[in-house]
Amino acid sequence: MSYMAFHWGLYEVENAMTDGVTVRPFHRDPAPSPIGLYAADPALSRARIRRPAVRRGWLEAKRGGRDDGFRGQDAFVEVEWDEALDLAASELDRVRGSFGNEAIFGGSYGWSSAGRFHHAQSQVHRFLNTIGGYVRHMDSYSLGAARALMPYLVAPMDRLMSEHTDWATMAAHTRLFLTFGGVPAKNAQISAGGTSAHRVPGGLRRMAEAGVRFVNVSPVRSDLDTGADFEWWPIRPNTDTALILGMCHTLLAENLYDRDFLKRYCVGFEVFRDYLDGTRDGEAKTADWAATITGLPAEEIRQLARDLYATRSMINMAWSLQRAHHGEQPFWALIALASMVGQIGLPGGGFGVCYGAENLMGSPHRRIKGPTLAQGDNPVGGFIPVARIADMLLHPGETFSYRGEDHSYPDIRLIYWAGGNPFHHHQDLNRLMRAWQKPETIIVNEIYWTPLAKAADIVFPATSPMERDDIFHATREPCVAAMKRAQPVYGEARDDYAIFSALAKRLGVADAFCEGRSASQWLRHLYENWRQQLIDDDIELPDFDTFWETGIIEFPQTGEPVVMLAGFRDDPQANALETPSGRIEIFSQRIAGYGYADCPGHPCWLPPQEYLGSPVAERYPLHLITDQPATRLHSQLDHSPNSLDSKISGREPIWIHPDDAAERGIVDASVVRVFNDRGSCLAGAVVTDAIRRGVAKLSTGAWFDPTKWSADGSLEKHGNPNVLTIDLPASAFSQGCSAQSCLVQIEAFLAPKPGLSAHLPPRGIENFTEPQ
Ligand SMILES: Nc1nc2c(c(=O)[nH]1)N[C@H]1C(S)=C(S)[C@@H](COP(=O)(O)OP(=O)(O)OC[C@H]3O[C@@H](n4cnc5c(=O)[nH]c(N)nc54)[C@H](O)[C@@H]3O)O[C@H]1N2
Ligand SMILES: Nc1nc2c(c(=O)[nH]1)N[C@H]1C(S)=C(S)[C@@H](COP(=O)(O)OP(=O)(O)OC[C@H]3O[C@@H](n4cnc5c(=O)[nH]c(N)nc54)[C@H](O)[C@@H]3O)O[C@H]1N2
Ligand SMILES: [Mo]
Repeated sequence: MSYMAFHWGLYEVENAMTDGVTVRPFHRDPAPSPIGLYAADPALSRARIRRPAVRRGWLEAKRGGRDDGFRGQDAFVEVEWDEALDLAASELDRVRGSFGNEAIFGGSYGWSSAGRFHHAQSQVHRFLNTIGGYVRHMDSYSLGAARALMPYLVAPMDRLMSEHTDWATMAAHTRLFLTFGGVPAKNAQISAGGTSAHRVPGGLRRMAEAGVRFVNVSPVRSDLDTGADFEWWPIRPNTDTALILGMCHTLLAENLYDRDFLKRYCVGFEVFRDYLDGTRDGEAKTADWAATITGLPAEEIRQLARDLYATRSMINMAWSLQRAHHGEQPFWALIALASMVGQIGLPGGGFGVCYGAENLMGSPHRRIKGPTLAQGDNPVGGFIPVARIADMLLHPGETFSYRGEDHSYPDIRLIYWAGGNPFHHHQDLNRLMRAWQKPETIIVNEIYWTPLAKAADIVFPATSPMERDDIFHATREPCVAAMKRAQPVYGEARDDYAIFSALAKRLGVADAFCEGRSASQWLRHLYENWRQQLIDDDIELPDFDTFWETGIIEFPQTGEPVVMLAGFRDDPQANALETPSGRIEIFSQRIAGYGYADCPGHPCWLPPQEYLGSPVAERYPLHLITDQPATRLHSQLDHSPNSLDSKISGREPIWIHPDDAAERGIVDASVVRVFNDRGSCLAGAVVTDAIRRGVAKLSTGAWFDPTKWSADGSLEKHGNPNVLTIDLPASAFSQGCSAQSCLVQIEAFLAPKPGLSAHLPPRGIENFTEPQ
């Protein structure tokens, strides 16, 4: 028996390197994710990239002809490794020679795979740094607004995430758990780098058994499951800020707030107060005011505010709330409310951002830094906030703002992508498809024929995690494990490391990139270096050979409870925050000084461009939530049985309320068309009262499958919601992703259903068949 880790968990492998290989849950995981059980399923290999391939039009142009292909629509030609590597190396060299490394985009945003060494994004960044640098991305799609904002208010997101109060402490102390967007166990299947124990289902159950009261404010009821009854507040999407302001106003008006906490630990409450009570703009943000915006009853809003103050309360907020237009505001409002309640730093009190978004939050284990592959220095200064990729490609030279400064978009000639999928993650895919035609060359390392691979010029087949050795380690996990190769390499695939080593050799930088080590020598090197570093923290690990032989090594634990920001509460001088004032900033002088109309210096209600209260709702009356999929990680393994089994006539399920369905003549399990001015897609209807009326939910991750890749766009056949979402910055401050601010219409789809080609290779590649 050996181990294999994915972002969705640690697993045990039997009969590795034989046809009888099987993957089963790690025996100590109390709630293993089914996603990983299909890791060795033959269904996965059908979408594999077998050999290096080059887009036909691009190759013809290189040979002196004309490129008349459209990226994504064009056919591919399989070539020998040496030819593909020569083509890629000479393109990299030509572009950096003619335009400088500022013309290479190596953002490569994406989740890639677990494992400390074969992490494609780290590999590509290290490689591009050794050849002179690249334009990089900042922040994430996950937390565009929050990553930019939270360091000004409390602390960087990474610190907050790894400091969340543990589940047992909450069961013992919390009396009221108020959550915005549930605590979705479906999302907590995942933790960056993997996990050896899924703690969320058990954590919630133990809290419910201890008598904790749960209130779930969410358009979707089922994103919380405590094993017991809970209160569901079906809020209008994107209006949570108004609800929180209504509660803050109640606390202020009824004098139920912690003045001492605000004085000792916070700055700027007075400025916020003048906004709350209407001194500044003539409008008091009362519970009645909040009720009209949110669609929730005013008296219940008032009562909930009183209850938060009267008892030990934890207030949690899903990341989805900030993945929206003006997404800074709900997070800022949360901090203001939790500060008025005054329980930050107490066991079981304060706020969470977010229990459930990943398994990490609520772990009781020690934080132990992990082994890392150094990425080197990037001599190129240019960057973009991650979600501005289409803007960058469409508007080189134009100015964008970010955290108080102006920058300009670089002129990108070459994109190198490894370990992500922009045709999964980006909004308004028809717009991205047009922008994607601009660069001269796009190189991609991929395991599967994803839409990104189909829209590249040079495609290198990468190995899957099952085909290589690596090391499992993740934040606040209690162990480190040897991930041992479990399957032979498919076709001619190579490790990303081997691909970059071969390119580095052609570009004369093999010594700098490889440092003379093979992949297995790197594993030993990373581990041994790390082992030395841990000695300073009084952690003793065995040598590499013993570790590899043993397979799993436990870290010693202190057994101390984890309480977020307890140190700051105990001594706000000695443990001052990294904010400009060292305290929690309810008003930020610095952000106010930036002068952004869409992100002023304190939390406030700014209606999103698209939500149920906006004029667009007259034409597109349904708010579309595009949440994380339960059956996979983003687009990864969309072709696995675990994901395919959830589909309806092969399309991604869309949730719709029975009244909304009846009005449109839509019946359960039928195919529907979802559309707005940006695009349209097919999906399979799930008629359910677990969703608020006026709201629909279509999870992300169905592989982008347009009827035709073209500049005009076309019907997407498979249910990829990003043909509908808006490519609009959350604000001029963060430039974050606003995917959750999206209105649509839905109708029954009565025409013959078009055949699916999502999981097939492109034309020109063996296995390709015309969709029926
Ligand atoms: N509408 C909408 N859109 C969203 C979101 C939303 O809520 N709504 N959420 C956003 C969020 S939070 C995120 S994080 C993004 C996620 O977007 P991505 O992280 O880009 O999505 P993934 O599907 O995980 O893409 C990872 C890719 O890496 C490949 N890969 C895995 N391992 C390896 C490897 O070893 N080598 C190589 N070369 N490739 C590998 C996989 O095959 C896969 O294609 O999506 C964002 N998009
Ligand atoms: N299985 C699985 N798990 C994952 C991922 C995955 O792809 N698959 N992706 C991982 C990644 S990269 C990330 S960033 C996290 C993301 O974590 P989140 O961004 O928190 O996840 P979502 O599923 O988009 O949204 C969580 C819940 O918020 C609710 N919600 C949506 N809009 C609103 C609103 O306006 N108000 C309120 N009150 N609630 C709202 C939705 O009903 C949804 O159930 O998940 C991680 N976990
Ligand atoms: Mo994410």
